[in-house]
Amino acid sequence: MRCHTPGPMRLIAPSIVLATVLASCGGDDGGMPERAEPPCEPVMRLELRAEGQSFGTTCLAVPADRPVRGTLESVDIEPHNFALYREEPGPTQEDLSPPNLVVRGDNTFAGEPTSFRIPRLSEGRYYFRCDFHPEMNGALHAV
Ligand SMILES: [Cu+2]
Repeated sequence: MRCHTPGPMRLIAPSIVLATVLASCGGDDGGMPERAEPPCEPVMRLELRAEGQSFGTTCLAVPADRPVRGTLESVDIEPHNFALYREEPGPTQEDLSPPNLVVRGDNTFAGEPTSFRIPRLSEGRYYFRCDFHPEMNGALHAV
């Protein structure tokens, strides 16, 4: 049996690719990839912290079909935000706007935490990042 690596993951951190490949190789074959266990625990409230141009994680998970609140705090001089996309955005305004854009939180400065609300998501894999620092990114799983 061959394990296939999904296509659009080339820019994701190697550890996430490995975790995803392992998840999709385990258990029964022929399952839909979206059904695979997320490599991180779903939470009802996202509490993110930006430090050193990192969210400290590249994996988030929330329950599908219910809204979830999140907060972002920062200790960095530079602003950060939390933006959630259906697919990793390219540079075009279209990519950065709905419907590809799911939510974009306010700009967050050190000592001024912000909150955001993620609407009901259908099951699947989404892409989060800081728009100021696209290298701060990861996968958000709705499960
Ligand atoms: Cu940032």
